[in-house]
Amino acid sequence: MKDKYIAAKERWAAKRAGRAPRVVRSTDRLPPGQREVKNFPVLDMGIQPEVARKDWRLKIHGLVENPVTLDWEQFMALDQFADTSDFHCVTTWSQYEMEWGGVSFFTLTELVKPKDEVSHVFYKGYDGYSTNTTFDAVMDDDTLIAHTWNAAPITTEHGGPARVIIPKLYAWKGAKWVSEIIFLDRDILGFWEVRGYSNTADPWTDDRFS
Ligand SMILES: Nc1nc2c(c(=O)[nH]1)N[C@H]1C(S)=C(S)[C@@H](COP(=O)(O)O)O[C@H]1N2
Ligand SMILES: [Mo]
Repeated sequence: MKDKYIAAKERWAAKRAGRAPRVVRSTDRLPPGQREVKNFPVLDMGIQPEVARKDWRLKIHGLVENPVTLDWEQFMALDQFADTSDFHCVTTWSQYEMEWGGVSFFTLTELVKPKDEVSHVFYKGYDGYSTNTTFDAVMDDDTLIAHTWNAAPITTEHGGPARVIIPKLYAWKGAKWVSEIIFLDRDILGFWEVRGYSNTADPWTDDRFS
């Protein structure tokens, strides 16, 4: 495994043991062109799918040793992880101190075991949305599939039953109502990425459009 994945896993383990104080950027916590808001706007494609927990499935497949389709009970039986992070939307709002609860990306990769050649990840939502990231971007201590926000189940409008959270990228990289996670050895562009949004989506370099 790459050294940086090991370093990220060590930070994750320290967080879980309660030994890691949260690292918050001091000088540039607010990325360029963003403003802090206290509310939580809703952004979608005009569809907010109602997925009952009994019907919910998360299929995790592609270049992995152990593809799985998790139902809600199986998902909730995985190691649970809580983390606080800031949220940056490309439409220029940021909200600080979002408290997420769910299953860490590391826990999912330990379960499905991505193959060595995996370089990218593709995500699909129940509303037909899709997005993509590099594998590196999500092998991090703050990425998770969240089912709770600020101690309550994530509401339908915000992507419940479960959504992807990738705090270091603009929020469109996190699929709400997540239905599939696919590990790949090449990049496939998602819904906004084919429509001119940046593929890399780094808030701190104002990396909004390609
Ligand atoms: N499935 C799905 N996921 C999605 C979207 C969407 O339309 N469908 N919108 C994205 C965008 S552009 C943003 S900014 C965030 C918004 O999350 P929020 O509505 O909870 O603020 O979700 C992202 N994930
Ligand atoms: Mo967005």
